[in-house]
Amino acid sequence: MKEFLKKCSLLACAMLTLGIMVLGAQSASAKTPLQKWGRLQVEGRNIVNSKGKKVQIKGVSTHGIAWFGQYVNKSAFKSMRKMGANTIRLALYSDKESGYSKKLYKTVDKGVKAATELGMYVILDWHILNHGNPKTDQKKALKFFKRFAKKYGKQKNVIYEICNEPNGDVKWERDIKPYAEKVIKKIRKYDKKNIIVVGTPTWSQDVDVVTQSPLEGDNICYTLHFYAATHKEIIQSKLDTAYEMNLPVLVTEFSICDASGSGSVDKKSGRKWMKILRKYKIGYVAWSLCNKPEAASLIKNTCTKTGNFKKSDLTVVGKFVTRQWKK
Ligand code: IDC
Repeated sequence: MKEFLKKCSLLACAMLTLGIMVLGAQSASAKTPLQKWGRLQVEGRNIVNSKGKKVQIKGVSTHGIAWFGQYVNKSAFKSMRKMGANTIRLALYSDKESGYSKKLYKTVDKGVKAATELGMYVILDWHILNHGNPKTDQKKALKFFKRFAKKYGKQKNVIYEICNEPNGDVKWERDIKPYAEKVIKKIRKYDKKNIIVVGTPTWSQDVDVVTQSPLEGDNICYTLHFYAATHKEIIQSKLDTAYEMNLPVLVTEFSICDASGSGSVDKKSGRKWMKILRKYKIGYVAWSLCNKPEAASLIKNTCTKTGNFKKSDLTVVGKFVTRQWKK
């Protein structure tokens, strides 16, 4: 009997240990991106986690939140996280014609809250596009970043993108750099550490130009955008130059269709880009989380849900992007 009891208690002990191990493994794998990495920082040409290890942002951008604000919700973000995303980009177009209104700050707040609850990184994207020169909307930008840096500057998961895509008659030294200096100064009043991403000339393609005269200060990186069916070797060689010159780059917007966001999809070119980004450990964020009938949309036009997405709800581009996230 004694022997039997001893065996039983040994067995119970073993089972308990196993149980603890299983639970431990579960909670380890259930860590959110933020729990895994902590605050992201720029070190040399890399984005690193709080321990200094190189990490790759993998994310999805909303479409303009004036038009597709319904996708700014926790359930939508959660399904993206499940599919491999660690970052959400909230795109607020800066011009009235594209729906800019201060009322949309509430949507930004909602997006930050949802991403934060999910332990995801969140990029606040001041989406200049129609107004190609960031100086045009500078006053508004300063107010925008003041408000949000003040509100979220202490959080570890916030990233600021201060001018989506400068374009037209815009020069780095003459226009973007002085704009960036002003906006960065404003953000740094409230947020000393989080990453600030700066747009580059020609729809955020000319990262090579920036290498001639980068900005002063910590935790600043530069963005390169590409649409793989349109942008190929020429833009890739700009990225090579930036990398060789130690410029930190983050791809805050890309797709594998053409630059209009529509047209044909070029997976071969997309795969080549992904290979380069993996080699350089450069993060990337896909345009866009919505069901608009255009190639870049991640969600099928026939899918009317705004959250809890399944693989079968994804477009060709959506499937491509989520497959890359898992790599
Ligand atoms: C596109 C949208 C499209 C919208 C258009 C104008 O996909 O539905 O009508 O903007 O607002 C960018 C821009 C991004 C563009 C995207 C595709 O940052 O706003 O979105 N693109 O054209 N740069 C290169 C491509």
